[in-house]
Amino acid sequence: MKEKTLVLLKPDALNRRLVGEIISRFEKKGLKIVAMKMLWMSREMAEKHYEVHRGKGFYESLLDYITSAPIIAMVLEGDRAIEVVRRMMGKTNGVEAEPGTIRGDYSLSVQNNLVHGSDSAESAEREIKLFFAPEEIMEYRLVDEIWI
Ligand code: IDP
Ligand code: MG
Repeated sequence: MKEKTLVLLKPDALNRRLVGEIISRFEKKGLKIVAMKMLWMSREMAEKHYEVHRGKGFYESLLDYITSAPIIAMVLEGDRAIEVVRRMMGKTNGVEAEPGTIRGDYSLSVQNNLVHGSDSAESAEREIKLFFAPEEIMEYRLVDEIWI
């Protein structure tokens, strides 16, 4: 089942010079980059992106964090890409995330956990639209791509 998912490399990924490392993991896994940009999220955009967390204790801090520096936004495509990305990210809290996952290998924080990935098909659809116009999502075939 081919799916698209939204991935964000959060401000700490840039600050810690881990952008290449993280993108490389997704590429090597076989996920296909179909959209990518660097942007600085506005407060309004951050509020929309994290609307499900409004009212939670960490909400204001989360908005400060996600708007503190630029981010990289990507749409990745592949077989069951949503759950594949979530598993590659590891648990939200870097302290609990398994070694071998991005957060497990590089984060020791529950907030500064480097990466965002959509958690369901509904979230992916909503989040991709928030970051990308339809024409920014590329439809192409990798030279060695075999879809099975
Ligand atoms: P997820 O990114 O693994 O889906 P969510 O529960 O959706 O985790 O939370 C969104 C983001 O909010 C997390 O990635 C993290 O940056 C931050 N966050 C989540 N829980 C906490 C918390 O308890 N304290 C501080 N920040 C948190
Ligand atoms: Mg989430």
